Amino acid sequence: MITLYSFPHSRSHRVSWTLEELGLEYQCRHVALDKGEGQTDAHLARHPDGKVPVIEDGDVCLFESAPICRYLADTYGDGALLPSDPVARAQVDQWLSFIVTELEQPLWNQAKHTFALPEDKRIAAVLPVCAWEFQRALSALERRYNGQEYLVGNTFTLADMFLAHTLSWAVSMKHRLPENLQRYRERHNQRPAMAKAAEKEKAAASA
Ligand SMILES: N[C@@H](CCC(=O)N[C@@H](CS)C(=O)NCC(=O)O)C(=O)O
Repeated sequence: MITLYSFPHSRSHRVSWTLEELGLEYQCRHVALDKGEGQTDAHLARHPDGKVPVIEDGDVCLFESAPICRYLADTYGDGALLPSDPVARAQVDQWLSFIVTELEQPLWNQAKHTFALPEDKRIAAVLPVCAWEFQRALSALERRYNGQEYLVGNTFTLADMFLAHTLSWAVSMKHRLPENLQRYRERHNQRPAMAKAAEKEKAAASA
């Protein structure tokens, strides 16, 4: 069975959501990042920087949310979440890259300089720059997003999942979204797989 190393409300949710969308059997193993469990030898053997998500699937051990989700869709999806057409697939990859390198990074910097880094490494002056960079990436997104149901083609893909997840992250950090992206986020967050995935990570944390 596939094992997902997870922490609620973190990027591991992208992976649990993928696993649920694909209807795969898996177990969540909570990594108590807040108690230093990420930096134990056992977890560093799975992830070189002691983070989540990580998956183990037989002999395969992978870290980084985007390649993990691509691996799962490619291996088990039979066309679901990741199109087989090379152009559509490249478009999904294009959005995944944009989301994790442009849209997400200012949010992550904001989080790091607000609570994630050790206190003596946080620089408050960076926060307005993070807000500016996020708005810039959001404006870029708005130039391509015209209220359509899906980012690529006419079906839900990893690009939509990553975008819905990252937009929710932005909202949780008090960023305002334009109306059409807010509707997009709410619509995709209503998918049953998304709630099931969150529940499973939460249950693992309290087990
Ligand atoms: N680029 C990585 C980021 C992984 C990451 O930073 N995970 C956070 C949780 S969202 C973490 O494990 N943080 C613990 C730490 O920084 O020690 C991915 O997308 O998987």
